[in-house]
Amino acid sequence: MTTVQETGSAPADERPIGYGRLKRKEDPRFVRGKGHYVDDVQLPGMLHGAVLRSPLAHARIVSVDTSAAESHPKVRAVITGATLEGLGLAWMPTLSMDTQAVLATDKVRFQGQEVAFVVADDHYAARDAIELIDVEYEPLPPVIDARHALDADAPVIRDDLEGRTDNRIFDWEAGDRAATDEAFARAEVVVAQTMLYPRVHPAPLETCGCVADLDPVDGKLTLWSTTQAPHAHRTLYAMVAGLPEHKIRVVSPDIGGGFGNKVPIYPGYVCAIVGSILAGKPVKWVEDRSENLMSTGFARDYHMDGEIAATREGRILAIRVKVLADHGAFNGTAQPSKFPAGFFHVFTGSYDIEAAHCAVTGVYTDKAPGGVAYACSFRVTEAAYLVERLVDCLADELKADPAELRMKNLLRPEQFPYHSKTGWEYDSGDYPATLRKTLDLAGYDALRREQAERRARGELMGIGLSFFTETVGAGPRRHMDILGLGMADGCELRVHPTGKAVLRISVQSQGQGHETTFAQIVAEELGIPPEDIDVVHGDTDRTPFGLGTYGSRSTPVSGAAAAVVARKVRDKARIIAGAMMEVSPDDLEWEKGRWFVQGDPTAAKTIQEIALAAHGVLELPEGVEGHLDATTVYNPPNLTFPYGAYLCVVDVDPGTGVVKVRRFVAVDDCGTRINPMIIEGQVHGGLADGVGMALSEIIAFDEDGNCLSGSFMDYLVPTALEVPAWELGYTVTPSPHHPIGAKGVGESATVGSPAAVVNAVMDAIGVRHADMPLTPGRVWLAMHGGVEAP
Ligand code: MCN
Ligand code: CUN
Repeated sequence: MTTVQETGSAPADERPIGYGRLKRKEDPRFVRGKGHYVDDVQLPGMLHGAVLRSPLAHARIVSVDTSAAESHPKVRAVITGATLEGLGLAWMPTLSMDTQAVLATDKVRFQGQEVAFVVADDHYAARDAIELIDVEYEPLPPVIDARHALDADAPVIRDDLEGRTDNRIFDWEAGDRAATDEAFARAEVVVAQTMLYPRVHPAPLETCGCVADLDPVDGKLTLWSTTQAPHAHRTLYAMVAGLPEHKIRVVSPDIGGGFGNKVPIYPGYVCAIVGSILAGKPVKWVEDRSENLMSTGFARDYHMDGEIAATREGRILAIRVKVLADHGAFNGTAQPSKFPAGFFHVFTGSYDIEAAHCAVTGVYTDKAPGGVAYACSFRVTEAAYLVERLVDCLADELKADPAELRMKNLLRPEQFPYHSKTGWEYDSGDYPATLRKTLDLAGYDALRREQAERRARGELMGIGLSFFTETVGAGPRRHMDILGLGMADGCELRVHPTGKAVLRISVQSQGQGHETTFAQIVAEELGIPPEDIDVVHGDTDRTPFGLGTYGSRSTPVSGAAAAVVARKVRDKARIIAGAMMEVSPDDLEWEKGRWFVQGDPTAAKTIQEIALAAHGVLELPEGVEGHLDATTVYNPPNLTFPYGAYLCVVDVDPGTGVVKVRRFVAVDDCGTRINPMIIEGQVHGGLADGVGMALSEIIAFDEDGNCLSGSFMDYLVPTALEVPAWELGYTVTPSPHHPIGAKGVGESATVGSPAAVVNAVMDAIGVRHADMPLTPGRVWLAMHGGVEAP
C-alpha cells in the first residue's frame, strides 16, 4: 500500500487532482441571493397546502369533522386519512420496508403526526383552515422511553400491522458471539459502560417542502421537491401511486442543506401530489421550523451497553455491545436493506482486536419516525462514539494515557486491506501517521503539561481524542440495495462540437459543491478546463438513474462514475485522433488534454479539436459512430474507508459546568483530495455539528410524549460563539479500488468529533461518563456525583 504523506500547506502540495482549490462554481448565485429553492417555485394558479398535526403522542381517532374548513371561502380541498384510504394512499412504504401513515386513519402515534391536509388559495388561508378541523381523540398511554417499549404491559403501538403483539421491530447481530465471550473470559481487564446517543435533528436551514403539479392534459406529474435522492423518490412514487414512471419528473433544485433530513419521502409530499390531482392546480407545501423539528427524520437515539476487554498492559482484545434502537412510530430509517442497524457494525473502529459482537434490537415508540439522518454514514456516528468512549473508559481504568493507548492498538499500515471482525474490508490506511500528525499539530505533550499546571490551580482543562474509521460509498449492488434498488450510479458525459462538455450525474448536491468538484474530476481526466464543463444534477428528466446523495456516497460512487465516463470519452477520442492524423491509435500517447504521436509530441490533437472532428465530416473507422460522448453505470467493488484523528481541548467552569471548546485539531484522510477548500468546508461544518451534539442538541420529550424541542429556542444548534477556530491537517492514503483514489468526506467530521468533545469534558472533570448533550446542568451534576435523567 502506498501512502502519500502530505505535510505541506502550500496549495501546490495538496493537488493530486488538477485545479485544487477552485472557487465553487455555484457560489456566485448563492452569495447574490440568486439560488433557486423549492419555495422560489411559483406557478400560475398555484395553491398552498398545510398539514394538521396531532397534539397527542398516542390516541385513537374517534372522528374528524372537516365541514367548517371546507366552507372557508379560500379552501379548495380538505384531505383526510379517509380521503386517502379511498384512493389506496393512506399508507406508504418506508425506506425500511415498513409502512407509514400518510394521514392517520386509525390512531395517531406521535405528537406532530399528519392528520389532515388543507389546500387553499394562499398559505395563510390554509393555516387558518386547519384550525377549523375538529378531531376527536381518545387518548392512549404512550410509549416514550425505549427501555420500556418491550415491557409486557407496554401498549402495542403498531396494531395496524397484522399479528403484532409487541413493539419489537427487529433483532440483528454481527460478529462472533462465542469468540467474543471467550476473549472477555480470559481478559485481565473488562470495562463496561452504558451510554445513550440521544435523539438529535439535522435541522437544515431550509425546511422540507415541495410543489406538485399534475398536468391534467398530458398526465405528467412534476414534483419540485427538497430531496437528496430524486431518482429513488420518483421510482417510489411510481410504485406507491401507480403512476407511470416516465410520467413523473422529480426536480430537486438548490437545496438549503440536507444532512440526511431530505432522504425520506414525507407525508406532506404525498398530500401535495394528491392535492394537485384533486384541485387540478399546482400545490405548494413547505413546512415550518417546528414541523421540521417535530415530525421529520431525526437521528441516533441509540441506547448502548458497551464492554471492552483488554490486557493489563492495555492491549484491546474484544468489544461487545447491546443496543436498543429507538426508531419511533414507523420504521423509516434509510439504509441498505440487509442492514437494519445501518453500518453500526463498524464499531470495532480503528483497532486491531481479536473478536467483536453486537446485538441490536429496534423498537417502536410514540415518537417521530426517521432514524439515520444527520451526517451519520448509516449509524457510523453511533459506532464511532461507542468505541471512542469505551477506549477512554479503558484508559481511565488502566490509568493509561489515551493517546498512547490508541497508538498501541491502532491497525498498522501493513494490515491493509484489513478484514474486520464484523465483516468489513478496510481498503487502505496509515493510522499511526495520522494520529501522530494530530498530536504534533496540537502539541500534545505541552498540552498535558499545561493541564497539570492548571489542575494544580484548581482549573478544569480537558484534552479529548478520537480516532474514527468510516464506511462510505454504498455500495456494491450484490450486497447493498434500498427497497430492491441496487446502489450503483449512472453517469453521462457529452463533449459538444466546440469542446465544451456537459456531465450528467445522478447524485444531488445540498451544499457540497458537486458542480465544482465533479467538473474537476472530468477536467483532470480530459484536460477540458472545469469552467467548460457544466454539471447537471437534481432533475430526473435530465440525469441518469442513481440512488442519490447520503452516506457520503457521491464521491465514492458517482465521482468514480465521472472518472470512468471521462476515460471512456478519452478512449473514443484516441480512435478519432488516430483517424485525424492517419496513424494507428496504438501509436498515440495521452497527455492531459491531447493525444500525440509517440516520439513526436508536436503531432497532436487536442480534445477540443477531436470533439469538432467527431461531429464533422471526417471518415471514421469501422464501428465508431461519431460524436464524443459516453455513458456508464458504476458499481463500486467495495466501500471506501476514510478516517481521521481528532483532538479537542476544553475548559470547564468549576462553578457552573459551562464547557468552552478552546481548540479543535482535526486531521482527516479521505484519500485523493479533489478540492481541498471544499473538503475543509465540509470538515468545518461537521465539526460544528459534533460540538452541537456533544454540548447542546437534543430532541427531548416529556413523559406524555410532548416534544420539548420544537424550535431553535429549545433545540440549540451551535453558533460561531460556541466553536473555536478549527485547526485542520490531512494525510492522503488513496483508496486502491476507486478510479482516482478518493474516499468520501462529507460526514467524517460529524462522525469523529462528538467523542473527542465528550472525552475532553470527562478528562476535565475527572468523571468516567456522562451522556450528551453536556449542558452546564449535566456537567455540574456529573461533577457532583448526580445524573440527570436523559
Ligand atoms: N470531496 C473532495 N475530495 C474527496 C472527497 C470529497 O473534494 N476526497 C468533495 C466532493 O467532491 C464533494 C464534497 O467534498 O463536493 C463532499 O463529498 P462526499 O464526501 O462524496 O459527500 P457527498 O457529496 O455524498 O455529500 C453527502 C454528505 C452527507 S451524507 C451529509 S449528511 C452532508 C454532507 O455531505 N450534508 C451536507 N455535507 C453537507 N454539506 C452541506 N453544505 N450541506 C449538507 O446538507
Ligand atoms: Cu445519514 S445523513 Mo447523510 O447520509 O445524507
